[in-house]
Amino acid sequence: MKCSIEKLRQLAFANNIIDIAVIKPERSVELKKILVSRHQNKRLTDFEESIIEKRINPKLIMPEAKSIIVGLMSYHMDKPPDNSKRPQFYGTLARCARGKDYHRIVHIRMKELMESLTHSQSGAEWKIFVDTGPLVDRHLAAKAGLGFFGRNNCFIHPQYGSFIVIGYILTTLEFKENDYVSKTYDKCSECGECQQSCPAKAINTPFQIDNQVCLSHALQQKGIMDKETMLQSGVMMYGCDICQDVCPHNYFARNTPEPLFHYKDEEAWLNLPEILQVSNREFNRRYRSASFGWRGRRIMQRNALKSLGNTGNTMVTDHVKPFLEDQREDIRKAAEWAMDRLSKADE
Ligand code: B12
Ligand code: SF4
Ligand code: SF4
Repeated sequence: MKCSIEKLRQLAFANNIIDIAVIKPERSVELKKILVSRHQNKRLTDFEESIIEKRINPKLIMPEAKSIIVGLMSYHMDKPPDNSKRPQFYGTLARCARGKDYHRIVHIRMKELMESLTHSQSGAEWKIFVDTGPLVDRHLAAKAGLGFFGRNNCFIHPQYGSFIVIGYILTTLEFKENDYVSKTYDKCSECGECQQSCPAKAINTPFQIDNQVCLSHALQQKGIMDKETMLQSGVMMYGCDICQDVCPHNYFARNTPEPLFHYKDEEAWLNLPEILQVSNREFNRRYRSASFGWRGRRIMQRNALKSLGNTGNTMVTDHVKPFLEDQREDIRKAAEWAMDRLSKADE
């Protein structure tokens, strides 16, 4: 028995998935050129599959797949916390890193959706992916006709904007022939605001960011952070939203219908001295369920040190000083930079 797209959509909305569509599990040959140039220009990140064929061929993940269901969930809330109320010595988290881990939320909702959909279909198989799968999520969403690309590289939904996450499900379920979508790319209104506001000047080529200088990348990447990035990223602890905050497609974006995405104001900020003091065990206990938890204590401590330097407040020097003797070079360098910056703040 073939599934119906109407039923899928109905179940998706019931599970707070804001939009959904289904595509065939075909090879995305059109992506090959972009991915090859990414390799050639050394723009491959540690967070993505390096074998190009695995990124474009869904059958390598699930040979028996008949469909890919692509769904979007929004984490947009009308009133983000007022940063002027951020307590002293707290760093900031990007919206997608606040509150509960979005990977888990999307997984929960997609699993519920699939359980309801396959209720009467014995033997149906499926695999859910959010962010960490080999395929290119934004590309799948575009192919499924769910929105368009922004100059800032983000995928934008016409009503919900770009503060959305993308999940997909490879499944043996089949839909009626007319239910499958395959759309070509549409584009943003190209106002250029994102390009102008990016502190790292990472949007040089429209629709493709230079991820090697993007602050979001630098904050997640292991190792020594370069001085310019430490300065540009201010008190950011994880993720950067600047090129999305300025985007007109987000001005009137609808709010998320998903209560699990609601977070308390204090979950938008991290106490910097506390991050420096927690043990590894305590870090895992406290932050395991947050979407930045997987990057671990060391990266977050490095980010906390440079953030303290950027507070410009010499009261924090006692928190930074002990790390000047740290065995780990990335941590020591961040502490040295912070102390240097704080000494200039005093002048
Ligand atoms: C690696 C990675 C990163 C890296 C590099 C991102 C990059 N743009 O290169 C870093 C760490 C910098 C990063 C940052 C962020 N990320 Co990220 N990231 C990924 C990951 C794991 C892989 C991305 C990838 O494959 N890139 C390869 C290139 C080829 O694909 P792409 O970046 O998706 O680009 C597409 C378009 O730009 C377009 N395109 C490219 N060239 C051209 C040219 C033209 C002319 C046109 C029209 C289109 C076009 O085609 C590409 C494929 O369709 C995906 C999850 C996944 N598995 O896909 C999440 C993902 C892209 N990230 C996501 C998020 C939320 C973020 C951040 C917003 C987090 C934050 N607040 O800091 C930022 C956004 C930064 C930005 N402006 O792009 C979401 C994006 C949701 C959305 N609305 O777009 C994803 C899809 C995860 C998810 N499942 O929801 N990310
Ligand atoms: S800020 Fe302007 S140019 Fe950038 S993605 Fe949004 S609409 Fe497009
Ligand atoms: S996420 Fe931040 S650093 Fe990266 S492109 Fe957007 S504004 Fe620039």
